[in-house]
Amino acid sequence: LRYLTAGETHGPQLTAIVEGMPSNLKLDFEELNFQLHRRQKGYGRGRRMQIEKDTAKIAGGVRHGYTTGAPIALVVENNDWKHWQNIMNIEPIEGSDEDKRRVHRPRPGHADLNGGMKYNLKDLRNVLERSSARETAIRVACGGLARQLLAEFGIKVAGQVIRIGEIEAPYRDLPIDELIAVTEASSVRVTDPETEKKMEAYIDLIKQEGDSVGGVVECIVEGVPIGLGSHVQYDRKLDARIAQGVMSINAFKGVEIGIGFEAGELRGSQVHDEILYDEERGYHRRTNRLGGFEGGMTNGMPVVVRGVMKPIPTLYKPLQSVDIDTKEAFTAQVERSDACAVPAASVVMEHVVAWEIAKALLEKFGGDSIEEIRANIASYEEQLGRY
Ligand code: EPS
Repeated sequence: LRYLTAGETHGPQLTAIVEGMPSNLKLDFEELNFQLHRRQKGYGRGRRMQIEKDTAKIAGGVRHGYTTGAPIALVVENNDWKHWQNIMNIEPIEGSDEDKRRVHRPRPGHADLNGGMKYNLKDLRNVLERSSARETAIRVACGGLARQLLAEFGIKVAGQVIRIGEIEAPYRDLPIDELIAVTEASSVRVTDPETEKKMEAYIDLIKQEGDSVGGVVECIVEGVPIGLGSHVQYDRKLDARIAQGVMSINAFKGVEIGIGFEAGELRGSQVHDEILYDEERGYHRRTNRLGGFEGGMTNGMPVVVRGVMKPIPTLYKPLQSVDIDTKEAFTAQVERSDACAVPAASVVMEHVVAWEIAKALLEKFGGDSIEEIRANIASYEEQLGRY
């Protein structure tokens, strides 16, 4: 299972080709668009999200509501493109730098300067258009397909916001369906209404001060079979692949599995999850501090992943930088930005994690059709039952 994306934030559309989806998966188009809609929500988003109404257009690989096994072509259009048609034209255009909205003032914290130097581009717009987090819309569409594949095998994905800047949400251990429902009803994707109010007020304050704020998000996946990923080779360790996926989300600076960095402060006896057995559940763990992974493989406990997002670097409050034309210092000013995109990042991370798990599921159970995968899983479960 793999995908590639193309497209710029102010270009006509984002495009992806998803290769390796099995045939005969019934797709729920409304559910796919619901996931895209979830990513657009969240307190603290800027004006762009009022312009966009993201939907996934399927342009290949699906017929009469079912996947055919052929590559799936996905398109998410940018409504904002109508304001950028000339600036983003693929044909050469006449006009001044101003008309072309040439960018020569790199913004600290963005890809602008490094990308310009590396690709030898003197218009930094060619970097920022692609490095924009707008790309996460199409990644959610790809992950949305993976999520539907997982659902077919009873695997559920949830996400929640754990921290926004100084405000941390109290931890509530909810059953996954309740967690999904409660966070969906929250403007900042937390389980606690008091914390929601505090976070909204905090985001208002940050916005007033022309600043931005990041946070910590958590993804939980339940129903994952034992033995996805492998201890035998570095690039087959599924926790490592999830970490790579999460770190590739725009503005993410760290990832943890289970208790993560806290493991560095505790004793072994406080960290490792004791193994239990009973007829009904088979082998299981007393606790889940290691977040569903031992030896790079799933152990049947819920997969728990956390990621940290830095504050968005586009600030109303100017930061110092250097003009690439004059080499003179200036302080960057911006027109529009999100003060906080942490709730949206939580939705993106769910889809990135879902993708990696779906990929590992297909590696383990193979199969070109849903029926073949189902039979392979059943036979493996029988083997586990005898173990
Ligand atoms: C982004 C900047 C903003 C965000 C954008 C990501 O866009 P613009 O430059 O058009 O104001 O709105 O996010 C999205 C468009 C999206 O769909 O999430 C950036 O620089 O990364």
